[in-house]
Amino acid sequence: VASKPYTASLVKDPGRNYYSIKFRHPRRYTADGKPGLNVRRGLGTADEREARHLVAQMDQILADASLWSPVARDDAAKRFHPKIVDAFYDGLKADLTDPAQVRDRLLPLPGRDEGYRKVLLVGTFGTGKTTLLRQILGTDPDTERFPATSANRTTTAKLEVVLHEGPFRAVATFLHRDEVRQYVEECLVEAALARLGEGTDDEVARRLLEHRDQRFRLSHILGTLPTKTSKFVKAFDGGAATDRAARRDATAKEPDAPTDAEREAMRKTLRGFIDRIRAITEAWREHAGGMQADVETDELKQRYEEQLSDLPDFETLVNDVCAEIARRFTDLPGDVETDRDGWPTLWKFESSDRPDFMRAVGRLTGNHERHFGRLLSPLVEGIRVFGPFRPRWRDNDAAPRLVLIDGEGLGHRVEAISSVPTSVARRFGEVDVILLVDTARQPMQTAPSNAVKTIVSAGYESRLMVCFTHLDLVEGDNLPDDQAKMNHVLYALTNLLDKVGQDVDQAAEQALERCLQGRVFFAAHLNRLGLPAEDDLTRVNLNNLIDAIEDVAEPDQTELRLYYLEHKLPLGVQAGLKTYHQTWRALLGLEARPDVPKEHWARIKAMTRHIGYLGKDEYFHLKPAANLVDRLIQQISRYLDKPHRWEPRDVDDEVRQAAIGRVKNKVYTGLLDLSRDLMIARRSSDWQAAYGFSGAGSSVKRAQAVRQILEAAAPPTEDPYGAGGEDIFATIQGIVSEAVHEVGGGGRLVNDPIVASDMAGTA
Ligand SMILES: Nc1nc2c(ncn2[C@@H]2O[C@H](COP(=O)(O)OP(=O)(O)OP(=O)(O)O)[C@@H](O)[C@H]2O)c(=O)[nH]1
Ligand SMILES: [Mg+2]
Repeated sequence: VASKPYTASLVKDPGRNYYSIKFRHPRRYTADGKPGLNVRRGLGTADEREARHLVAQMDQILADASLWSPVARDDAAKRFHPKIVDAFYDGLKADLTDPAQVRDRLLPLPGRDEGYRKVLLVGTFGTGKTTLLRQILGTDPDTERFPATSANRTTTAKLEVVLHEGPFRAVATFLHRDEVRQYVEECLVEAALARLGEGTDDEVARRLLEHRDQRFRLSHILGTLPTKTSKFVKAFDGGAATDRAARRDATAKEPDAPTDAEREAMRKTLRGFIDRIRAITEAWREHAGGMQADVETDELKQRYEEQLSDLPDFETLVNDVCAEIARRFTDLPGDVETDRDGWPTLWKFESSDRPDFMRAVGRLTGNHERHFGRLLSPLVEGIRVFGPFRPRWRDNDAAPRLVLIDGEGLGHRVEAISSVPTSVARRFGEVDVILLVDTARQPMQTAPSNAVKTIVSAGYESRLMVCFTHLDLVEGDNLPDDQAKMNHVLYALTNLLDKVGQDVDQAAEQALERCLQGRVFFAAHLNRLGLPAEDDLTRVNLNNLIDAIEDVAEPDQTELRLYYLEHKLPLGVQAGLKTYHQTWRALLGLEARPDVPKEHWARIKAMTRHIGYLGKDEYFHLKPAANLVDRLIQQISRYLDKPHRWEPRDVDDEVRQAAIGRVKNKVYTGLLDLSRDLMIARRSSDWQAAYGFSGAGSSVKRAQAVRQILEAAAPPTEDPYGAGGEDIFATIQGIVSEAVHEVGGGGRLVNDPIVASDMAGTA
């Protein structure tokens, strides 16, 4: 039951011999935001048969939704005439520009030359990264609230702030329309599934207004419905009066917030969406229900999900929600640029008036409930802000010259799959300091520990600093004072060092221990505007932190020739690949492992979609590419820590470790690129096919398909040089050998230990 089919037709301009093709494009948008833009292209031929043949090719593309994405262009190019490929993909191609480059072009980041230091904040969700950023900016948590903080998964865009004299300036880039559409569709599917499972309207609303992965919150954009009931909690009738009082109070202080009338209008729209979800679901149940009386609920949900996106009413609903979103851009202050289909790509704003600027930027970064219904934060891909910010507690008069980079938090408790997002990992090499922000309440849990292991394995330990927040909330009868609390946290840090020693190696542990000296900081009450006068500890620690950042030296660049035994490398790579595939088989439910729980089929499905159609390399905590890089770099790091020889021979440990660190940096970047290429770029059609399974048993088939993709990308094999294995081992060997050669001043991988020693002796 496909929705209205898209087809192409042949036209001939009056008075001309040449034919043109005409079609409605399913992924380009008309002025009112609906898909189906009319496209007309000359075919460059007067031969009717040839022209008809080309039109038939376009019909094939139009019939296959898996081809409707910019990433499918390469695939299509293999099957169809270039004229047809251009006609379909040209409009989509324009959107592939890297948003980071756009921000760089309009507001380039200052570097070391101008005395600036770049600091990348990493840490688990809700540990206080953005709160610390606020402290360094000196923004007011009550009136300015910039940037937004909250309990969990608050920062979703790439956020870069530069402490810079002059006017306030900002550049923001937005998520691509296809991505937004995808999230909207996923929210609607979740809501419909909740409805199918006899959920109340409140539950349906909850699913609709907050995406399952908590990254895309429609409530911020479209407003909320008061949801009170849940099957999990007993109804409770107190508190409403105080709620209302608080709300009235807040309205008074928020002149820009939607008025009560506006809020009511938004609620009406939302209720309309929820009614339509109900109608679509009931109609499907009636139509399909009779035949499926004997089907398990999970199976029924799966069938419903698969059929939903083909229901015309559902597609119209998705379109209407997207159109509602697009309307929210209309009264944005500043300059907005759009792509050729009218979707905003870029926002620019400049003002010397601080409140004015904060109000504008709040639209794109805020999370205040009073502003729900006019916030665009979930649509922002990245935002860069320059302004004369300065910390209120700084002893020194001059504002520190800092670029602060905040972004998506780390998270996931399952050790085997907890990786730093690749978008964060890629920035390790660009920054001067990697500041791990962690909470003193539960210090160094899985995600931050794994991040530290990766940072050390990738040779970035000399850039690492750690700040523990929430010291005020560490409580216990055994912890009478700050010193006792800090010792409690430091104990966790010592454990972490041990773990690095075990999981990577002794050299890494020692390097880390050396690098962290004087680089661990503590803070309490970061969420307050003025640090309490008696809180000397935080004031001193924060000042020390800024001093340490300003003092951070460029890593030692002394040239050292490093020689490694070539034949030892594959052993580690093989071990890394083996555990990687074991982990993923367990995640996919194809093999049982005590330490890796099976992932829900719906998440696996969503992952295949995000990778196949949006060109992402991860979905939620599922990070096949980052996991692979983590496994490999830990093994390779261990290998690189033990050069067979080095020259000159008599250098300090630190010089040697710095040289090895530079090799690791290069290898790490190489592996990030490699995994993206092998697993994502070259295999988008395989991911699309994996997504496409439907009908009985589709989730098992999909799991098998994902396994095949991963194994084809990085073949696990007992014999590294056997069939299939050769490719990846050779490539990795190439990456390592190139890094050793370039960074180590002409060192290399050598085959024969004796030759290696000889050469070192005579060179
Ligand atoms: N009591 C106390 N609360 C803090 C402290 N630091 C941060 N918080 C609170 O912790 C919560 C989370 O802080 P955020 O700064 O939003 O955390 P984040 O690391 O940016 O989180 P994500 O953006 O979700 O990754 C907020 O409610 C802060 O007010 C602190 O030192 N003490
Ligand atoms: Mg944050």
